[in-house]
Amino acid sequence: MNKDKIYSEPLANIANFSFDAQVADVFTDMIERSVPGYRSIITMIETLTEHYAQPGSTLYDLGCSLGAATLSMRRGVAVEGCKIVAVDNSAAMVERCRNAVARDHTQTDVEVVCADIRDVEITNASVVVLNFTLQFVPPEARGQLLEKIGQGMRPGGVLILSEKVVFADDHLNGLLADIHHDFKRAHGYSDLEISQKRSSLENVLVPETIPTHRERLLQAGFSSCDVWFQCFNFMSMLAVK
Ligand code: GEK
Repeated sequence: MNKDKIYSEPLANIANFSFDAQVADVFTDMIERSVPGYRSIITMIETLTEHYAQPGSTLYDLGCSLGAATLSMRRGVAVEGCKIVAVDNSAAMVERCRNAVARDHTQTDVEVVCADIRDVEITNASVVVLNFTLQFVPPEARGQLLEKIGQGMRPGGVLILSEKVVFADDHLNGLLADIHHDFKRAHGYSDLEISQKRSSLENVLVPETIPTHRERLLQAGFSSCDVWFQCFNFMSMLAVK
């Protein structure tokens, strides 16, 4: 696995974070050392898929990056006639995701699409994954996207929504942000790397509170939703259609 050193040297100008080839080349290392609980969520997506995938339905991985969740879903499908559609708007990610899918020999067809998830039609879905992707969609577009997803889902289907979150309580918010930085330090990131990455993500990754996510999901037509996993300021919710 290539080691993420993108922010290890002082940068004169810190550009907005983008999912280019440089990031795609080190992405697995970057996300595993940056997102507490990421591996657990990926593993559990297999279990959740096993529970929720309906025969003859489509499973979507929206913002698939290198396909970690796609392959976890693929391993979890235990019913006939399913297909998986994995979508990302980064050409560098899509190319590497297609290679990862080709190297994996689990059954179930996977189509990897290079597109904005706001432009993709969702139909006949039983499992939809937004694993740390909605946070990169402009907040004003999030409601419409979730409504479209809800409308394209079968009754009893599930949306798995994982996000970095903030907390309304200032003390708790600061504490969990500090603990997240401790986590990154413990995984080998320097203070310089942490602060340069934080600057590059400013206004690119926009986290919201758990109640904001919950209310929007209910408004978008999901009947039940709540958090099934949380580690510091990172969480994953289930929303059932
Ligand atoms: C994983 N789910 O490993 N349309 C399509 N793709 C998008 C959009 C958009 N509007 N916005 C962002 N992306 C993955 C990890 S990473 C999370 C997801 C992170 C894509 C973007 O190109 C990137 O590949 C992914 O969403 C977010 O389980 O880096 O924190």
